[in-house]
Amino acid sequence: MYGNAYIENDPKNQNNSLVAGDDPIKLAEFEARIAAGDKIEPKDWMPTEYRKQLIRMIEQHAHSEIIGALPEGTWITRAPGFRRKLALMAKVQDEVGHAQLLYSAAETLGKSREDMINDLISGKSKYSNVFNYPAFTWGDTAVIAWLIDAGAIINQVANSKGSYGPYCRALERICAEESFHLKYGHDNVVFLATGSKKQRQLVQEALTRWWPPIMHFFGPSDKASIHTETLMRWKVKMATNDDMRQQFLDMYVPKIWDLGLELPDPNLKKNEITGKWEYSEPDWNEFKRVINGDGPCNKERLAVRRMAEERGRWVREALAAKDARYVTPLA
Ligand code: BYC
Repeated sequence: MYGNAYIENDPKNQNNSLVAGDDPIKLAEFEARIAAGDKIEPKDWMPTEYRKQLIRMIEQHAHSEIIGALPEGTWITRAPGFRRKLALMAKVQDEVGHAQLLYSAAETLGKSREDMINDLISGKSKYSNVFNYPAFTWGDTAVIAWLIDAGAIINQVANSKGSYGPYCRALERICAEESFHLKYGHDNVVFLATGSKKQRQLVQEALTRWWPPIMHFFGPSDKASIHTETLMRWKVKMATNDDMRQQFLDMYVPKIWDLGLELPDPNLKKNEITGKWEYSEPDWNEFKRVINGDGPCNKERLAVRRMAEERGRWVREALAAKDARYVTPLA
């Protein structure tokens, strides 16, 4: 849209060769601005790798929002009671709105929305692992709205203090809306956890199902993360994957246990000496399979997006043909 053109970079160009080809004087000025806490704006000079990493991350985030609307979206018609239907409808609408904000932020870096959507539906681009699992029951939607949104807020509040202006501004707005989602999700979980035996069982089973994907949500361990170092150097990412996971455990495990719910990890406990949570490593092979297209719902999720893209094509074509006349005025 605006900003500089999208410049393709060699994906193997990591670490020391990150800035090869970039003007060293401009790079030094850029890094001084980052160190001073300045926001970088679309028309400012930026290293090629900074642009590439931002496009990757913001685009994946946008896809996660739009695909993330699907597991909960299928529950709008089945939500128990009119009040919950309305609340869920508003939440799903918000998530789609977040995708719009994020696609616009990514466009400022020079990749067109059409290219992003094509990369999503062809399976080239990733999106969050968690949305490749089914929401079997109303309990699943409660757990998603409380704990996935909680995890997202931890990530987004940190990154909203980052260096790229359009992404940070989008994240601030998104966090404000997500905080309503979190309250809505918490209310639903509390209602079920303090309800009948059947309701408690419903939410407990959902929590047991969702715990491993939630542990995966923050990304691989810091030792295995390939992008953290670069992203933190340029203040795109403001906390490591493990730090975010620890923050989540610290804030939410006590709340889950307070409700009398159990987590499916016998090793989960806070080490009072280190102040860190200890846990069993989630199955990272499953994580890799899921993010690379082979989770329980990947095919279904992409099929829905592909259908939306195909059915909406005529609208986009009509909007693009500014000189075409479809209605002849009577006078
Ligand atoms: N899922 O080097 P690493 C929401 C990939 S939506 C899938 O640590 P990085 C909501 C990673 O992309 C909110 N893939 O990566 C919506 C990389 O692969 P590539 C979603 C993952 O970027 C609707 C590879 O693994 N939030 O809340 O340093 C309803 C190596 O990882 C995941 C965002 O998108 C994952 N979980 O750190 C309800 C936040 N984790 O690209 C709720 C924005 C890692 O090299 N994204 N991978 O092929 C980020 O903050 C960072 O990208 C991550 C990963 C922390 C996720």
